[in-house]
Amino acid sequence: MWKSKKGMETKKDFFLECYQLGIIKFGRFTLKSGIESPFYVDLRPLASDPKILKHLANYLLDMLPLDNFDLICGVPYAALPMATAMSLESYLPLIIKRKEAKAYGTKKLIEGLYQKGQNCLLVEDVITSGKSLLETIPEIENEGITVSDIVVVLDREKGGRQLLESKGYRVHTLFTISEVCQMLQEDGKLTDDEVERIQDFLAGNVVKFEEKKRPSYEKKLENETLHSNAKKLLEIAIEKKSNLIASADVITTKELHELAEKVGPNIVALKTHIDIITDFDYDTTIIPLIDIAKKHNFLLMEDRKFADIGSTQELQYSYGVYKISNWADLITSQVIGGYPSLDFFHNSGVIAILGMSSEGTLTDNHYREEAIKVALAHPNVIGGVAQNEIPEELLLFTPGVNLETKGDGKGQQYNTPEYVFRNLHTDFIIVGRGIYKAENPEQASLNYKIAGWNAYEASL
Ligand code: S5P
Repeated sequence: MWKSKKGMETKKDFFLECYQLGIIKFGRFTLKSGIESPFYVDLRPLASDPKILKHLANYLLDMLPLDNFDLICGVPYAALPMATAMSLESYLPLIIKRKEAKAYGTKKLIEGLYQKGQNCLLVEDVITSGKSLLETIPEIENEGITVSDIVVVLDREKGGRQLLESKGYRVHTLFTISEVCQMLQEDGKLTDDEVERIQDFLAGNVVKFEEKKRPSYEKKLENETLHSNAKKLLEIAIEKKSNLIASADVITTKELHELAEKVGPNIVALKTHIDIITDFDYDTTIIPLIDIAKKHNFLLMEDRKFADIGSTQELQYSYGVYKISNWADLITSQVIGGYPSLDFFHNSGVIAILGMSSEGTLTDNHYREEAIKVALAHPNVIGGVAQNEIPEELLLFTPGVNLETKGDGKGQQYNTPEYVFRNLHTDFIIVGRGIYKAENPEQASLNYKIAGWNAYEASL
């Protein structure tokens, strides 16, 4: 019955061809109704492949008692090209149903040539509850056209067919979602778990999705090969119940020290851009800063973002006025110089820049994947700065965090602590202007500390 007249492929082969166009996606989707569904259907791509559309039209026509119909009509919009293709293959005249009546002119709802009393085949792409079809059919019937049969490409099996049949309509469906799942399972495209979830959904149960949980700081501490400064950072986080790194992007020594004193009790690390301190002097800028860090138990992280060949980075790290290697527990480095460029940061834990928060950044998927490979392979690297989830073995540091605003008008893009912990499984948030520009930086750091910790706990 299914094998077409022209000896075309089997139903399964045809479906798999359609599936290649991305018409069904499996995962976790929130439907318009707010219900979570394990699959999402959109048949519109079928119209973009002429060969498939033509075959589809023939398969649909093959199922139908064609002599019964005088007209054919697709429910807008997804079924319009399907109905058109069926009309071309069968010579059944097409009529078009508008979504809304025209506001001017004829105010017609149905376009095309038809006569009262003619019987129209209705074409629909997907049927779910059947309620929208029950609204469409009277609009056609009001024009004096009869509707006896509806042909549907995919039945999502949510009672639509039964509802329409109870009102006296005949419903012809090409595929049902259960059948589709079976074909995909046989073909190794769906796991048993996924199929079970779909069956659960179809049975009307609330589907339980596996929540991928992030490891706790305690769990991360169990890693025996952890860099000593990563260990310190995690221990401070647990002790202070904080995952907050304040970014001290201030330009004088006085401001730097004052900010460090104010936010010190609430942070795990203070991040500096030491080269923006206009009155920098090693003895008066750095030595007191080290004392403040000791007093309030936080680490110093110099956001130098090294980006050169290893030999130059070695000089930049240890020499010049800043002598970063003397005092920075953590430093940031690009990985663009490749694996050996990271060999020389002996005293500090390296945080690799894997992805940036700024608009238009060049750190696309491919870059990030390659950067992660370098980071994972290098014993000096304790983690990465990124706006995406990264492998659990690395600590994830996420800047671009702000509770008040979405951007700074200079390309920076912000998320909330809740977003980054839930969606990226961040370990540490980096907050700059949200704290140092606040009227009361001490209070702001406490707010971010609490928001960050609550978001971390909620993501466990
Ligand atoms: O991708 C990045 C990487 C970093 S380290 N985006 C960033 O914003 N940063 C740094 O984080 C940036 O240099 C600045 O010091 C801080 C963010 O500051 P805020 O004022 O925008 O919170």
